[in-house]
Amino acid sequence: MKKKTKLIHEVRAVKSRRELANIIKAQRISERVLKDVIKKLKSGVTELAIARFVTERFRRYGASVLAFPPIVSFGKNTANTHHEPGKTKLKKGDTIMFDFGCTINHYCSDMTRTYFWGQPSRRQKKVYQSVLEAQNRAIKKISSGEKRAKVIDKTARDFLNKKFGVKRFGHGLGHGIGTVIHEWPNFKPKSEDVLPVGCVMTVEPGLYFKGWGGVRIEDMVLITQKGCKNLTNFPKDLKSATLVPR
Ligand SMILES: [Mn+2]
Repeated sequence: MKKKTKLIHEVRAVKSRRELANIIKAQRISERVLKDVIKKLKSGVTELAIARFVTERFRRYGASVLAFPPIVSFGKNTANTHHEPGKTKLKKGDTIMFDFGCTINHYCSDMTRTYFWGQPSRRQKKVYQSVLEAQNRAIKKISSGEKRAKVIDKTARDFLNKKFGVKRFGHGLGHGIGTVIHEWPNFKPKSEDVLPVGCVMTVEPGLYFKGWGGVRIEDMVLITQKGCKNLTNFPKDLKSATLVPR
């Protein structure tokens, strides 16, 4: 029987060892940059100054082509998933969100981390822990061998919707990543995609409250025969997310 030819998006979703090595290298550089960025934060600094610092560090570490313009948001701006860094200054009690990535030989990385500038409030804690739990549940589901994108999306979504209502997690759970930042397959409620072994996916649940703020946590995982391997190596527990203002 003749095998059905694969379409180009299906072919490119599956990464060779070399392609994967580039994605991982891009991710390791992002982690170095994020480490520097956290040290650079101080009360009164603007989102724009930090975003410029991100770009400058990527260049220093040999990744001058970014995967997308870096997202740096403070305070209530963290509720806007597509926030453009501006003149907003960092102040005590703020939620801080970073979403950035670079490219190595055209291969992208993508990571989001959320922080608190000082001890988080009860609500900040609750939102953070819930997003983290949603991500853990989704990754666990993938680890169990699940390959249906909508089932994985549902695992995180049901958990968050039950706690916060259906309007707070307003985007897909994640996307394929490669030479472009968003590629097939997609974690979405109505997705019919089935993850091929060897594709790299982001897992990025979030909760957003207009006028208050938001939390998103994003890792990249490699889909394997039996489950997945997390390619992101950066702390995300609540303690690590709590920064001491200076
Ligand atoms: Mn992403």
